[in-house]
Amino acid sequence: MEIRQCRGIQGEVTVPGDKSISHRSVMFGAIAQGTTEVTNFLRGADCLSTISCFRKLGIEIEERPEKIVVHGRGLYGLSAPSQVLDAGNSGTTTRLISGILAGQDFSCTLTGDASIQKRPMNRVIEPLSRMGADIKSERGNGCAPLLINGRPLCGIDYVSPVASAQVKSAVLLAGLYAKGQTRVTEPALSRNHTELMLAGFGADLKSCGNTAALTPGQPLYGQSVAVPGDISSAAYFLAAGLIVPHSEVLVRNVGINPTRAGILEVIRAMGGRLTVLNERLCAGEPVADLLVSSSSLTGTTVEKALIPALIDELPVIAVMAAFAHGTTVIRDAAELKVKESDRIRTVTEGLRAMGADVTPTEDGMIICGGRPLHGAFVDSYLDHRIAMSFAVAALAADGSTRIKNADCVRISYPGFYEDLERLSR
Ligand code: SPQ
Repeated sequence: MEIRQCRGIQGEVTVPGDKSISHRSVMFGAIAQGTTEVTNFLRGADCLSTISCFRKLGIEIEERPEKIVVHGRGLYGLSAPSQVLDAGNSGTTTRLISGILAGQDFSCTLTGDASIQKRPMNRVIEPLSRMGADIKSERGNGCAPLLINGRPLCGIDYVSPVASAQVKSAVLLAGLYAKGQTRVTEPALSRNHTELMLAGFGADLKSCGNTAALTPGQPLYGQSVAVPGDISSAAYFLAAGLIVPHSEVLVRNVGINPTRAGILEVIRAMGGRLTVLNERLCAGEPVADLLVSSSSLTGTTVEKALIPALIDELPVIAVMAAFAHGTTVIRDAAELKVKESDRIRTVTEGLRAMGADVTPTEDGMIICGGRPLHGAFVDSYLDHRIAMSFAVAALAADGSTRIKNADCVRISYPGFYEDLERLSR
């Protein structure tokens, strides 16, 4: 993919449905009684992997043009798959489904692509094993393929060492099948879609601060889910609208759940011109339209409890920082190293290739902004967020940029380049 510097980004865009909520709508719909209808479902490769896994577990899922229809079979309605379950590139699929499979009365094998086979799964194997689960990493390296022998489980009080919605969700989902209450406490609150949605499907789930407690025994019932636009996908248009001169972009229907919307705080801290319009509730989640325009940005510090609320936006925040005046420090974000790529390394490599002054650290990076950036050859390392972040950087950099394996954007935003091109002047 070759992307040239542009004169401005102008117009309106409606980004696709939220990836985290789309995954969960299929998973929770599958183990609920009755039908779950999902509109604005993200038809990206990751969420299609979730659909494919649940079909192999005996769930009928219709993909109609206007919605996805999941014919749920209740908590105990899944059946043993005759094939290996393939989560593709999706960490969310792998970790959340592990929690569901741990408590079934059958065994199965769960795997994914080369990237998934390198991502750490001990973070779910360990708490699930404490609940009585029998999960083994086939190669003994703490990664997929995972051999999961479903077993009776008991609830635990789990204090997680990481703020991870995937760990929290895996344990809570296993808790649906456990004897007694399951509690998860995290060091900082990660995205809370599982808590909001499971309660909406009928589970007895209560949250207080950084702790979520699930008491089993309540059946789940199918729901209608209207998925809001994904703020992680909106982030690329917000960043482009801010760093490319002569720009004004309106991103419509974006989910702004506070556990996801940390980027809005960072934009404000950097002096970005951002207006939040038409705030409303959509299926229990706050939604708004976001208007940005070209701004003179200044460096900031991104750290502590804000990190989980913008973890997937850090690559594009680093791009914004490279175009800002002054220094931006990103810390407390060691989780970046265990995403689809090591995002501290891949962001540093790409930004340096474009002429930016970036120093990687153990848990983040330091970006001295303000140097003029130039086009370069940038490797996405098959990481959708890296490809999209450097497509944005390319619009504001001198000359032209080539992105290797750029089509990995199909993981979360299949029409990304078309939307970007439509707005580019
Ligand atoms: O699903 P996957 O591959 O882990 O996707 C990513 C992404 O960038 O799209 C992370 F690489 O998003 C995660 C996110 O980082 C999605 C997610 C969720 O839906 O629960 C939670 C976050 O991960 P974690 O490990 O912090 O729980």
